[in-house]
This record gives sequence, C-alpha cells and structure tokens, in this order.
Amino acid sequence: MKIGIVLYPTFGGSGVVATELGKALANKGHEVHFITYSQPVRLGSFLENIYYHEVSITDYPLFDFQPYETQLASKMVDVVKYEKLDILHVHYAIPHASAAFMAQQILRAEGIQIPFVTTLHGTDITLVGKDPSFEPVITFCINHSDAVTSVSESLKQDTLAHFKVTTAIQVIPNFVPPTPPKATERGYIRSKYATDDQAILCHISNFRPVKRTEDVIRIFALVRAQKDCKLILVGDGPDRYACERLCRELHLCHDVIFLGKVRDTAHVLEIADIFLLPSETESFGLAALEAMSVGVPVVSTNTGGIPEVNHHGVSGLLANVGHTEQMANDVLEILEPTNFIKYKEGALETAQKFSLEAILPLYEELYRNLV
Ligand code: GMT
Repeated sequence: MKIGIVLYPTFGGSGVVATELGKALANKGHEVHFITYSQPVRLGSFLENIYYHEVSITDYPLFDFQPYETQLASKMVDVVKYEKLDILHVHYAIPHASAAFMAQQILRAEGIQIPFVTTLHGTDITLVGKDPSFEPVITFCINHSDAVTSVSESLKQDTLAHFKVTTAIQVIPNFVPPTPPKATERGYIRSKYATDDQAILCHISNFRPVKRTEDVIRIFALVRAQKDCKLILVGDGPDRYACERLCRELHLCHDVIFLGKVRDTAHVLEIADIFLLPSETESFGLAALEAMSVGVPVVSTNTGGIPEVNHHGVSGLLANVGHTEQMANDVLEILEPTNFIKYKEGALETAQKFSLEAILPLYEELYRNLV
C-alpha cells in the first residue's frame, strides 16, 4: 500500500509513534510518505520505501498567524495525487484531521477517492480539544474520518464523554519502538553519572504542566533522604526553570542531572533503575513503556491510560496524582533487593504485550478494510 502519514515531527509521543509506525510499515514493503513541516526527529537517515514531504510555510506579512492548515491540506492533495497514495493516516486531531478532511473534499471534486484514518493521542482530546474554541471542528473531524483510533481505552472513553461522537473508535495501543542495540559501554556511561551502589531514577518528558515535573524533584528529594541515588531528567519545556529552582532550594543540584533533549532515549533508560511518571493525566505514557521495554520498573500516577500500560505490582507501582510521599515509598519498595528483580522482569514481560509484532497488523488490517 502507499500510505501518507501526517504527524508532528517533534519529540512528543504522537510524533514518535507515527514515525516508528511509518518506519515499520516501510520495513514490511509498504511505501510511506511522511508529510509535516520539518524532518521527524526519529526518522533517521536514508531508509528504503520512505519519503518525506515538507510543508513549507509562507511568511507573508499580512498574516499575524501563518495558515499552516491550508498549506498542509494543499500538500496532502499534491502528494496523494502525484504519489498515487491509497490512504492517509493523520496523528493528532488538531489540525491534521481537519486538513485531511479538506484535502479529501478537494480530491473528491477532482474524482479521486482517498480515505483517512485519525489517531487520537491524548492532549488533542483531553486538553486542547475540549477547549470550546476547537470543539466543533474536532467533533466534525472525528465524525467525518473514515476510521478513528485511540491509543488507550481511557482515551476512547474520554473522547466519548466530551464529544458527540457518531463514528466507532477502535483502540489500538501504542507499541514499543524498536530499541537500538544495547550500548557496549553501558557500564562506563553509567559510571559517569552514579557509583555502583547509587540507584538512578529517570524521567523523560516535555516539561509541560501536565507532566508535574516538580513532583519528580519532590519524589527524588524524599527518596534521596533515605537512599543514596541520582536523578536524570531528559527533555525540556516550560517547567524546566521551576524544576531547576526547586533543585537549588532543596540542595539537590549535585545529584540531579538535566540532560535536555535527547534523540536516543533508550540509551539513557538502559542506565536507569526506576522511571518516574507523576503526570496529572496521560492517555498512554509512551515514555513509561519505553522504560519498561528495557527492564526499568515505573512509579507513576494512576490516571488516564497509565494503568493500561504500567500494571500495579507487576511492572511498577501507581499512586494518586500529587501523592509524592506515596510515590517516594513506592520507589524505595521497588529498590528493595528482594523486589527489584521481580519488578524488572514484570516490566519486561508487560512491555512485550505492546510489541510491534502485535500492534502493526492491527493498523495494516484497518488500512486494508478502508482501501
Ligand atoms: O505528552 C505530551 O504532552 C505529548 C503528547 C503528544 O501528542 O505527543 O503525548 C500524548 O501522546 C502520546 C503518544 O500516544 C501518549 O503516550 C501520551 O500519554 C499523550 N500525552 C498525554 O495524554 C498528556
């Protein structure tokens, strides 16, 4: 099949899932055309069956805000027509689903039929989409997509609760992105951040308020008071300054390492002992799954789709939002030598349920039914 994938090219989970899905489809012989405004961070270099079409933004002085959606729709029309695509798959409803609908209508007027699939990722529904200024467009686009998928049952239920949905929503969970071979110098890299008897706690996110990154620091401070350990933080975003300030206030700077944005997070996770995800809400929690897939247990909140990924008492432990003391105790409990191996194995086993081999055929079947 010839598949067009529309995505955000950034570090966010939706972009990672869309890119890895495209790469996996190309690997199986499909022709994949990525359409977005800059090269997706996880795309890597030259790969067979993969093409990238950049949406260039016109910087015309009349516009205070550039009409990205219009240019994206025009690019979709062009790519569908000239690359003879069979299907479009848009990741994240805003504004990709409405641009896809417009492209579909333009092509229909020219006698070309193209179905489009919309995958809901979370914030497009739980945070942004609910905003009354977006709601009518989101509802319309969900209902006019040829198929809609959501990355968890929880997100499906949220969507049904907040929008008047008339289209069936199929849950297709995210999958574990293929991890690069383990770094041979893992021990050496680890020794640069911690001694053998120190545990390494890790958190990866975009440091937006929904991630509650200051809770990560608070949990770490409580654990650190009882056990020698280090904290590695990956990513960047609006709350990073607040986190840095909190570290200074709590005199933790020596033990907290801010790495900033990292492309290959698997290598950081390989040296970690516990992954922290204290989010306010999370439709899935891809970073937690990535941690589990390399045998790192997760201490997280129990909201949204997280319990579908992090299984309490198996791959990690879950607590109520904001309960930092509980989460600190959970970290200490998992780090107990008698528990640690059990949780590591639980994390690996749970992650296997989300293997690429299990999830990819679900998307392929969906495409086949629509084309
Ligand atoms: O978490 C974010 O802020 C980024 C966001 C995105 O759109 O990339 O992540 C969402 O999609 C991911 C991939 O499906 C999920 O793993 C995240 O849980 C979800 N984020 C939220 O629901 C807050």
